[in-house]
Amino acid sequence: MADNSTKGVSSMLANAAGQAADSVRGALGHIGQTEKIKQLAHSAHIDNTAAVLTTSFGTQLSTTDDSLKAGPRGPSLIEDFAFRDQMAHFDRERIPERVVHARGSAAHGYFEAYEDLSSLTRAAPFAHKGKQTPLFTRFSTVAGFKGSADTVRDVRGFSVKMYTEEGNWDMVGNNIPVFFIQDSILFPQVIHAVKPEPENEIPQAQSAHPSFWDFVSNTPESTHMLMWIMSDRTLPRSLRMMNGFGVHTFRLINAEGVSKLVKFHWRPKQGTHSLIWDEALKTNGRDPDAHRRDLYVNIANGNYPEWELGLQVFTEEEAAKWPFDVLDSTKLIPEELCPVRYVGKMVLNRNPDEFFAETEQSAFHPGVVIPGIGFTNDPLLQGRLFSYSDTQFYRLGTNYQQLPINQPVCPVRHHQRGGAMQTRIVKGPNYVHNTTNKGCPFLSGKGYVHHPEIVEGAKTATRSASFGDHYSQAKLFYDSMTETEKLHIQAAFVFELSKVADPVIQQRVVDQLNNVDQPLASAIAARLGTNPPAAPTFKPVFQGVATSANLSIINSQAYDSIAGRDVAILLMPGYDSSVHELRGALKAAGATVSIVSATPAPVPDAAGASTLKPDYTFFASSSTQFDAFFIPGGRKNVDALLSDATALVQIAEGFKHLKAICAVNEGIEIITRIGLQVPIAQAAGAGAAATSAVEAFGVVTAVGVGAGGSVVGTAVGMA
Ligand code: HDD
Repeated sequence: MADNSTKGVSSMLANAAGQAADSVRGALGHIGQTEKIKQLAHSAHIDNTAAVLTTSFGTQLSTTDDSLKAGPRGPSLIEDFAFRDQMAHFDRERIPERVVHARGSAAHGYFEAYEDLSSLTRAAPFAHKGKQTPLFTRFSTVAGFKGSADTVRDVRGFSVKMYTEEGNWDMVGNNIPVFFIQDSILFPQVIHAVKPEPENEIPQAQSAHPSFWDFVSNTPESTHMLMWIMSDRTLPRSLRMMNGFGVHTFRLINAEGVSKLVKFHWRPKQGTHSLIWDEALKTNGRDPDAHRRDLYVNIANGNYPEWELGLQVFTEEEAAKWPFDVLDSTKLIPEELCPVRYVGKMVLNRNPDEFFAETEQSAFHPGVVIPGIGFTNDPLLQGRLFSYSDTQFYRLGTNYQQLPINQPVCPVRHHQRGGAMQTRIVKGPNYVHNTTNKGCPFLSGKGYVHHPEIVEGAKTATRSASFGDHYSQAKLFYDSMTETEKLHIQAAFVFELSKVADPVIQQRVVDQLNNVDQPLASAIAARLGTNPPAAPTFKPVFQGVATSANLSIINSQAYDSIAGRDVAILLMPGYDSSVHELRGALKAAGATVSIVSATPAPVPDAAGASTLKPDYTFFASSSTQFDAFFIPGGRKNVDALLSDATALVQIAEGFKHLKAICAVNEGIEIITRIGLQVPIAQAAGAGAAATSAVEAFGVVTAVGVGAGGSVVGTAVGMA
């Protein structure tokens, strides 16, 4: 009775204020792509230009280099507040790194809708064609510590925080559409297993160690994910060149409350490309920040990466007909069964100003949703809904939502008060059902409504029988690979299992893989020296398709472009004019062109007419940082290159890593002298040679520099 009456007061007050609510909401309809940047500039940015140095309390300082002492050679004095102020803060500068996904890089940008999706969802970003919503996206590796290398074999995190006028919406996904486990209760176990061994914290950022393989070989549900992580997907060429997946089935809910199921996809407009293993290993040493640098530099240079957002929308009835359970995150929905509809694009166009304040303090959570987006009963998702806010409370504190990077751009009004580091000063009552502030803040009537799914069943800690098939989709994935990709998978298994001394674990993996593909398991067994696989224990179930094209990187190049690729021009004094022609053509196509020479001194051409300033020297650069190489002609140039071992090593290693190498005129001698076994096509005339070089690069990048293993190696174009 009391309840009813207070609710009555509340709703009366709410109605009275309803008109005001609508006008607030109306005003919020104008959020543009830069709204978050404006908010950060207004509320958080500090510009130290022309500013006076002070303590954190604002007292101006008169010295920075000497602490207060009793005499110039005497002991320091504790009364030196400037010393205490900075030292005490410095001592606390580090916060706990993320327990997983500690290593990451992020950027600001926006989402733009291609169409009005309001018939499917009332989610704000899809309200009308052309609508732009600001966002912040963080990419990460999973297993490594914060300071680990970028190009390790690992899943990549792909988290997008959209700042909508109806609140934040976080899509916390990976670059792989399936996961290791089906129920989140196993998450601490799989992470313990993949993180370094407990006794010595070895190895860093790698799954190639016993505990990981012990765990997964005893956890058959990991098999499908194993195929993905041993594939080229876990060696992205760039964060700009990988897909993103929401993994779970979510809900889209429209204004009438009608719900459909959905899987989210991000497809890079830069194409999906990978490194090859040797290149990834060398990049780890030569530039452990390779991915972070690539993202930062490209955005700084105005080469903004873009991804298209795709939806696989389906009904419960359709899902019921498929031979897998859409609530099982170890399964994907083949695109042949449910096509992906691309509904908008994400553009990343601004680097953070301060890594700690923005990237490190960004807090993502799959449970942060807006009206129009809902959850399903996927037991992996359900556990995530608890874990993320819990970890942010620990890592960042009770009021982590108030940190500038996490703040929504819409008004935030609630009755939460206090907590460590509270930054809001709120006047008025701190409870609902108040009359002293006319019931405000009030319910607008347009708030989030959970999808009223009917659930019933016995409370039981069991696994659904519909989650029981652990191999059919692993097989579908493997069968969908090209021969090159299959060989890469095989090599990855052999490498990783070679780091597992225990033959029992090795044998268990071999037998596990025999349920996926017998020749693969046998080849791995032979290379490891284990027993041939035992007989399969599983008969695969047809997944609606025998192969699915988009599972293969090589078969699924929807986009490709040379834009953002780094082409090295290797030159010495006396190079011919082909350099100028090619350089112009590459730049016009959006490629980065790097001049690499023996010293930093400007390099004159054969005619002595112009010079080019090197971006790098052979000594201080490496083949791994470039996507392709151009070797111009010019007698003196070529003779000098031939006598420089560091230059020749770059070319040979680039070839080993299957990069496009283009040489013209006398430059071709270098290819033959090193002994690279590639087809050489001769074009006529200097101009034709350069044009042909441009075309050769175009052709090669169309099949994917460094992406396709041997594909590029045999397609090297040389005029
Ligand atoms: Fe998770 C971070 C992605 C399963 C618990 N996860 C984290 C991040 C990404 C993912 C991208 C980094 C976010 C950022 O950039 O700050 N996680 C996934 C995906 C999963 C998944 C795609 C399966 C579909 N995660 C998962 C489970 C649990 C967690 C089952 C626990 C129940 N994940 C966490 C976490 C982290 C996290 C411990 C560590 C740091 C953080 O949350 O903010 O809560």
